[in-house]
Amino acid sequence: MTETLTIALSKGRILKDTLPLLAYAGVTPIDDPDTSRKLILDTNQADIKLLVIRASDVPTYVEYGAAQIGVAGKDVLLEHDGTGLYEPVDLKIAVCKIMVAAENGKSIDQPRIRVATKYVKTARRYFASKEQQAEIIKLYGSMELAPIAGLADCIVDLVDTGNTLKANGLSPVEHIADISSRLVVNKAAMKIRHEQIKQFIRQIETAVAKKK
Ligand code: PRT
Ligand code: MG
Repeated sequence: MTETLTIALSKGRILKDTLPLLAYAGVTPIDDPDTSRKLILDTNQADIKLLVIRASDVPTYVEYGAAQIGVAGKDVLLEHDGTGLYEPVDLKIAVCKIMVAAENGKSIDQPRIRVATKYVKTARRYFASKEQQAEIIKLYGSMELAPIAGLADCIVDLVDTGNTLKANGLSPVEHIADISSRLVVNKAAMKIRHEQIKQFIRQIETAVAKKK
């Protein structure tokens, strides 16, 4: 018998896009994740279980080996400090960009700016890389409000269609990174359970290729 493979999934929009990929790879949850209140889901494969958790907790579960595999947004991975993760597959789902946005017509070309964001590390790294002094203000949501309310000169946030920015009188001004969800694997598990995990990775890679 093979040991149970535990896969940590980000709930919300990433989950919605992940389930078809898992299905392609032959894994389907027994209970419907949308309606079930279970946090651990059994699947049609006796040796595969799914954890459905907060997106920002996925890297932590995988890093500590409570799950061997996970699915997380690159935005979340960029904010995670650990070194215990491999990132073998770009799943090409939940695609968006992380950008700097400011009020329409306003430039952020000032020697020192205030930046509101939930992506503190990404923002700090970005402004450091272009040698612009930035005071980073941590927010937990509704970043779009910050420039309008006079809290900050700009925000660093995810942008897809740009409609949310537009509805709040903001425009994207600088592109920081392209974002999509990634398969992540615990480094120790990859060594110890190489065959089982390698096989799963191959199935997911095939699923991603087929979907295109
Ligand atoms: O609750 P928690 O904070 O843990 O997660 P969440 O509520 O942010 O989860 P959820 O379900 O929204 O999923 C977030 C993840 O989906 C992110 O970490 C990204 O990896 C991915 N993703 C992809 C996005 C978007 N696209 C996206 N557009 N997450 C958020 N957005 C936001 C964007 O910031 C904007 O406010 O959606 C809004 C609409 O975007 P526009 O540009 O199309 O208007
Ligand atoms: Mg949310």
